[in-house]
Amino acid sequence: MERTLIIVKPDAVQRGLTGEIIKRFEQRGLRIIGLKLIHMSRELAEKHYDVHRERPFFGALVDYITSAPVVVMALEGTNAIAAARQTIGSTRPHEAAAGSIRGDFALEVGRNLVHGSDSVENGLVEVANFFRDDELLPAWQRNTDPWIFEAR
Ligand code: D4T
Repeated sequence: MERTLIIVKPDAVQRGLTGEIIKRFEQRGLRIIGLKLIHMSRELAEKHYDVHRERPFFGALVDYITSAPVVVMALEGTNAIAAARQTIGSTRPHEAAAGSIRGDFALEVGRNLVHGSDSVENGLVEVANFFRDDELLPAWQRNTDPWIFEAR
């Protein structure tokens, strides 16, 4: 099972898209193992976007993600990283496929609504950055799991 951190960014929360976005991951089959509303601190935002620290858009990115509440979600599933990124769509929303979250609801990279971890390793690190162990239910089994995850 892979793990991914999803952030429903401030623009999505403000636009009332939180439910729509959660729905898309649920209907894809990913299992929610953690979920909460937070106002991200600058310290946590800078840690989360540390790989972009030297990029010209870093300041604007941190301002944006800390500007208002976000919903953070930890999801588990087979192929969770690739599946979630496909559901989210390309970073540049005007190039995102129709049917993806960004392709359906966004136009600009600085207002791209949602984050998803980009590798298996980063999924584990990012979930741990945003959730304490006692905020996660990784052992939880849905009754529908055998209809979504093939037994191996
Ligand atoms: P996140 O990390 O928010 O899910 O976005 P992506 O994974 O799709 O894209 P990314 O890591 O390359 O970029 C992180 C974040 O920076 C913003 N950004 C990016 C920006 O404002 N201007 C830019 O030119 C780029 C490349 C958008 C997402």
